[in-house]
Amino acid sequence: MASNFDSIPLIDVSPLLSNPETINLDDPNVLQVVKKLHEACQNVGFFYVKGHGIPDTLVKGVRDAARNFFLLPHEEKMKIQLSASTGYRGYTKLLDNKTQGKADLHESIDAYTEFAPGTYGPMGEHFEGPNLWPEYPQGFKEMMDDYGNALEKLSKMIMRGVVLALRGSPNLFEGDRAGKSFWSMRLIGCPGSGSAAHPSAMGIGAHRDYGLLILVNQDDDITALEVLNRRDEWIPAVPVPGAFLCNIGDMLNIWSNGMYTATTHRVINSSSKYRVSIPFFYEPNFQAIVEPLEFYKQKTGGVSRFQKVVYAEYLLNKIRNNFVG
Ligand SMILES: O=C(O)CCC(=O)C(=O)O
Repeated sequence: MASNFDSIPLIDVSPLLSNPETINLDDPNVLQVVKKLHEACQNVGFFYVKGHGIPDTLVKGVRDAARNFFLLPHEEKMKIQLSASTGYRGYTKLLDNKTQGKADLHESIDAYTEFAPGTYGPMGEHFEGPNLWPEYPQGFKEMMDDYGNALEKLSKMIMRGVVLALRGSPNLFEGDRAGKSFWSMRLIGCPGSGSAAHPSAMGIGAHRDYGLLILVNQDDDITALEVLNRRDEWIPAVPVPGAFLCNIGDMLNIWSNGMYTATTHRVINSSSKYRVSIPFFYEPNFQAIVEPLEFYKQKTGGVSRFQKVVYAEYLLNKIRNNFVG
């Protein structure tokens, strides 16, 4: 469980990225990063990463493209509306996304990694379909594809560091577990409520994330994401320009038998400005079976603290509860 932290650590992950194929365990800089990841994952469940190598133009470019999309007239945005028949891909209007049964004050475009129809059998059919991107501005789809591919690679390399922090072998979450991540991405727009007008307007209600590792690309000038510590205090995740905010999801919690837990967070935009954020969710393989690994069971008292889940079933169940109607 997250401890009594009152700030979120910043970690330069560049030593993890020097070789995309592998990680150099003899490099003292790598070991230093791993140590910081361990402290962050154990005590906070959140950390910022800098030195990630994703060009600033791309990081800001996707936010600007999303912002311009959200400015379009309602009818234009509804042309790419999300539903069960679009594979849960596309646009959701304000107040149609729910967290724990309550409507959230945000609009969004949801995307998932694309795959050939039939790849995952009947369960996969729920998520089949291309991502739905607006036709304008031109190049939107290409930019989002580039971004998704870049973030997938980056997440994989940060995960290697997280696994070392857990004292596992660097490729523990590759192969059948997360070698073919069923990643997803949300483009989120949150209107500013202005603290005086709507002090309780909730952009996204309190929740934990589902998967392994999440990388949030958020506007630099608005603090809206808050993270819960053990004293039940909400700690603001003040944006660090140029850095992604990362956090851990439920699947890592299960695989590590609770050694690293997913921390509860929420979004409240009480500024007067419209806020854009783009969380990238690095997830297990679609069909991954997720249960406490023996190694972590032994380190945590020898007993499984969690039931086995199949990632796709877990995801579908969560998603079906997220959308109004
Ligand atoms: O908008 C953000 O900063 C975070 C979004 C988030 O928590 C989520 O989509 O799960």
